[in-house]
Amino acid sequence: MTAVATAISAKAAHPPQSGARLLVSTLERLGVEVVFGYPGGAIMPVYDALTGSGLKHILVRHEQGAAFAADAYARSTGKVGVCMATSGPGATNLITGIANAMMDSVPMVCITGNVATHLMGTDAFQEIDILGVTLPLVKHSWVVRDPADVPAVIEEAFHVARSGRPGPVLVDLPKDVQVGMTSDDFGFHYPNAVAPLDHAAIAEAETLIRAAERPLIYIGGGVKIAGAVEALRAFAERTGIPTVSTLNALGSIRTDAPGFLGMLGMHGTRAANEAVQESDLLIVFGARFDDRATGKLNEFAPHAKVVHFDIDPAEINKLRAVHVPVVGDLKAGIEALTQRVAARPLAIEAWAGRCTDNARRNAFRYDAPGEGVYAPALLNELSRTAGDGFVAACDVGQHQMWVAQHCEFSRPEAHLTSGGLGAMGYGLPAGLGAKMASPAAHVVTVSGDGSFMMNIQELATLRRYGVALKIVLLDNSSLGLVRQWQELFFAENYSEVDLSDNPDFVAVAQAFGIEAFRIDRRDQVTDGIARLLAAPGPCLMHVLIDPKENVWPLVPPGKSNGEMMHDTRFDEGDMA
Ligand SMILES: Cc1ncc(C[n+]2csc(CCOP(=O)(O)OP(=O)(O)O)c2C)c(N)n1
Repeated sequence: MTAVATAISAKAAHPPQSGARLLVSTLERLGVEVVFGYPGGAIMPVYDALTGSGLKHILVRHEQGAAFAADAYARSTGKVGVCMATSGPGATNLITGIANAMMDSVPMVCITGNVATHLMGTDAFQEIDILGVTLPLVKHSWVVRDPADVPAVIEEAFHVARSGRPGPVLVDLPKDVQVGMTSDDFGFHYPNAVAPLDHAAIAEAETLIRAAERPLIYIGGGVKIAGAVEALRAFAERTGIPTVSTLNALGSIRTDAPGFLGMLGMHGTRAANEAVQESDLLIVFGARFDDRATGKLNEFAPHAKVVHFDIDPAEINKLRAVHVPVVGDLKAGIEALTQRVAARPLAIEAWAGRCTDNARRNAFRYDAPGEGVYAPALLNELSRTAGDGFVAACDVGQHQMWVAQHCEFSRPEAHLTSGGLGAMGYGLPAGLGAKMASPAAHVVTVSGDGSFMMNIQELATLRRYGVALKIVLLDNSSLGLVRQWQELFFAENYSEVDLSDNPDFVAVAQAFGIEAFRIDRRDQVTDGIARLLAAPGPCLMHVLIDPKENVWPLVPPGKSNGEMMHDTRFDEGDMA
């Protein structure tokens, strides 16, 4: 028995079962419906035990796809995503997906097979110390050494993945543990400890808010994770304090809500960044001061005091000195703050009015010249046409930033993006996971020609399971975001970003059995979107866009958010 046994609170005798069978029955008992995975030698007993179970296993075509799909499934449903792989190369292929979930606090249980315990540490065939390799990338990990421990470890794994600040965990199952028989079945029962509300800190927060002349709400992905979306909306509405959002929090406030200024940071809106720089109080809900959001840290919000609500004490004072920390459950904290602050109105009309005027004056424009497809306009039209059922699963690059800037979101689950890690290849498997989680939604993967190639094999998975994911492939024949940086910051030395020898993506998709068509003029956009959204099965719209188009505004690297570069075409009156 391992240390796990010390935490065991219940024990019951059963007919002997294998560790693999216990794994499957524990997953069933925990309500898992979908598992994304890929088999191999060291996990074959688990795959054997899957047959006839209540679990739906989705056979992806690359383990990275399994991890990304499980991640997006978790983001879409609020449940724990589950993926599995064999030892060695199967396990290492999960790693980018594990890191992705860690960076964005996504609850995920990753199950890997491993060589038998007596072979561990001998460089056996396909042996990797996956526990050691993933140590900095997971909330916690276990090697199970006794089949009787499987239920308790799996329950504990689910608990750790979703409790507190969620994140990925790893359970490594050596082959002898999978085939080993046991008649013990342990349950693991956790107390549901909730940190008490810190009323004194909330009272201090109220004092700072009342004293502030230019308060601003800065929201991060923690708002969604904490189920605090409604609480946040009520706070913003009832206090009238303007709001800015990180990439990961988009949708937590409706894009069209009064007082919402948009995303802050490197590709944030002018109104959001200027408000941050002018504010005298930042009320931060579940955000971590990521450098893409803050720009040059010591010039970020230079006049602002900070009230920081977060479930993770490690975030407090990590990057920015906090005047009032409120550690604990975000939803309860925001509700308590709302009660106090909304009881007496704040005198901030002039400030709030200035912020919204600025947003109106600097609103994005879609009247770019020319006949070619203008990606920002296409994405804006796409989200408006799809309406409240719209879900975007993004890849990484210019297209990702355009989605963040130009799509309208009414809920945070509608925007799935690799925020912290920025992993190309996320979009297609994430779209797969999200569409499986929400079959009725208009789930659209928005990808670039570079990113799409990183997990293009998952087209086969869409086809196999008839997942009606829609794909918008914005093809600029280059690694656009890198090309943009080379143009602006490396004296136009375009080093290794040319993808003009891309394959014929329509033909490729069709070869996978996916409906596909191409557009290259803006007068084809409306019909293209209609065709894409109406397609009964998976469908790809290949969109040729201008290889020279850039993302604006842009805070140059190392600069403060007050030093944005913008689209000079509008200054010169060149726009139609
Ligand atoms: C796995 C991975 N490798 C490299 C990068 C660095 N990177 C960021 S954006 C980008 C270009 C993306 O090109 P594409 O997918 O075509 O999108 P575009 O910027 O053209 O819209 C690269 C290479 C990354 N984010 N992820």
